[in-house]
Amino acid sequence: MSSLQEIDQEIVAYLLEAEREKREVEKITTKYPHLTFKEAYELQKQLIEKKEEQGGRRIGVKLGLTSKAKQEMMGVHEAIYGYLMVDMLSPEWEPIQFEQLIHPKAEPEIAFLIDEDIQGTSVTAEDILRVTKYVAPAIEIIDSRYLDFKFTLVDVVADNCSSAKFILGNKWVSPKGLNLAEIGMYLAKNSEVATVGTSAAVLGDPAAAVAWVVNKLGETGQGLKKGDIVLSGAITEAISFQPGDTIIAQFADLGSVSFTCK
Ligand code: OOG
Ligand code: MG
Repeated sequence: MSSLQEIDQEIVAYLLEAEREKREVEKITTKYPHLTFKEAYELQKQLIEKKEEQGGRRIGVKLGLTSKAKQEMMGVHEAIYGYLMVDMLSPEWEPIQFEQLIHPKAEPEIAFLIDEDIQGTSVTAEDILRVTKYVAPAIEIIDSRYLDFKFTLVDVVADNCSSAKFILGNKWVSPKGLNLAEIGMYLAKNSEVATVGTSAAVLGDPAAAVAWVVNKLGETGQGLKKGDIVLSGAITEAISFQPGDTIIAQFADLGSVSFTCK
């Protein structure tokens, strides 16, 4: 019988290898069906620590499953979170290399740039707006390491919530004076609109989603730090893309962000 610690190390190595080799793998709950949600976050923590040992650096946090529709689809009542690492940030002018990914999808989000350390368990959306220097349009590129992008909540949390890349728009604006809960947007692929949505889809207000993650982190004595970037969660469903495709997310009030896939 392997010890829990050995199982954890095996799972973390399995997921990191899938990412490195750009190969989709069977989800971990097939082999370990009794893993809990709490253990999944422990696995995620170990996976991030491994990335840090290998030279990676955390630059922020991302939320997932922030829409009621997506939560219902997964049969859960809570959002999830993962970490953004410095090598996930892709400049807008640099093409996304398809062969560095497995089966990527793009989704539109609003990014927050945090200007002051914040930690607690009763943090509100107002508190988040107070410590947010800028918001910006963002596209997250998710790339689950699991076969056919299919997984349970435990699987996806352990896999750092499918994180792979993200792109930030070059126009940063103060959230003061904006109604962040009502920003309309569309995502287009090769000039054809693919999805449309409003920021209200993100837990009613993306700032409330960021407050949720701060409170969640607060339960284990963690928080956000000055300079952190937060991706507040997808506003619409994610769309697939192929080499040659150009994707643009166009937001009211915030401007746009785009990338081309090579
Ligand atoms: C999980 C990650 C979802 C979001 O913004 O909802 C996510 C997935 O759907 O693969 O990043
Ligand atoms: Mg996302």
